[in-house]
Amino acid sequence: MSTTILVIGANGQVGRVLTEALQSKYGKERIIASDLREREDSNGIFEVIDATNFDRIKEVVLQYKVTQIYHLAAILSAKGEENPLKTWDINIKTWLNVLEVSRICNVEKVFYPSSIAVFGNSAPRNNTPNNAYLDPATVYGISKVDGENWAQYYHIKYGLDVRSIRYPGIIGYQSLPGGGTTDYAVDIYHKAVLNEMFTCFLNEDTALPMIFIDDAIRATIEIMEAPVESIKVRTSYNIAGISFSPKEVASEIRELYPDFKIDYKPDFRQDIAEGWPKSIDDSEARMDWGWKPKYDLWAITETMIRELKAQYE
Ligand code: AKB
Repeated sequence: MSTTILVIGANGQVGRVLTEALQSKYGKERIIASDLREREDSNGIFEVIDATNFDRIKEVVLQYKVTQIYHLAAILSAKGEENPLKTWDINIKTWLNVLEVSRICNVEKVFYPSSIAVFGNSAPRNNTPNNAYLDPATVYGISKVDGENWAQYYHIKYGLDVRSIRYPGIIGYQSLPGGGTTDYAVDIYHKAVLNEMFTCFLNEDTALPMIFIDDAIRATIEIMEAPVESIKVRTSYNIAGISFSPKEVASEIRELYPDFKIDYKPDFRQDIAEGWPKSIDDSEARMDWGWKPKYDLWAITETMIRELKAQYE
């Protein structure tokens, strides 16, 4: 059977870029993008899906004979704290719907995006290992731990081929992230290109694991295409890109915009960031399916500034 892929949450920061990458790889006619609303600039097949609706996911999966699902819909860490029970409900319900539809409809492979938010105070802050103790302090993090365990459960109990990575903060120029603790690392580049001052909601020295969007998309497709026997972790894999603090990214930006100004007004997101790793040990992903990041902070900065300048011109 030929590959037909459903992307749920295709309008989000990762979903948009992933959909395009999958379209180039498999052909537009093989990719079904979906989200709560159709985007005006959406290009290819699009289906409106509210992933809390089990029947609607099933209908689309059966209609297109979907063989793979990438489930990207979720409420992120900072936004999630505004309404913890709603966040829990949406993040878990949508994921269980996807797993159950996949089981019933014999979907071959499923992708689940986990996050560095699964870690909490009991995990080592530096080079956090894949199998560190997980005691997250945000509802988003709790939902991701839970989601990872459900992924493993469906794999063990039903043989469903679910694969997952723990994304660091993702930096990309194509769209703005919505509601995360790492969002500052995208906003800062927009402000630099617009010659505006940036007020950062984290302290200057708060280092967090980050990754450039191209690396994140490549990791996602690589894990999904890896031979099944190479996937040994069925909860989720750590992947690292590069770790940096707001002060470090501001200093890189000043190489291109010497007058760039930043000040710091930490808010509740500082507490979230302080509970997360500073850097990640991704040796299991490297060993099992050959993961290797390409972008360092300078490559990210150069690319972000170049692409955003072109967008704003
Ligand atoms: C967030 O900040 O909530 C996300 C994440 C690290 O999962 N970017």
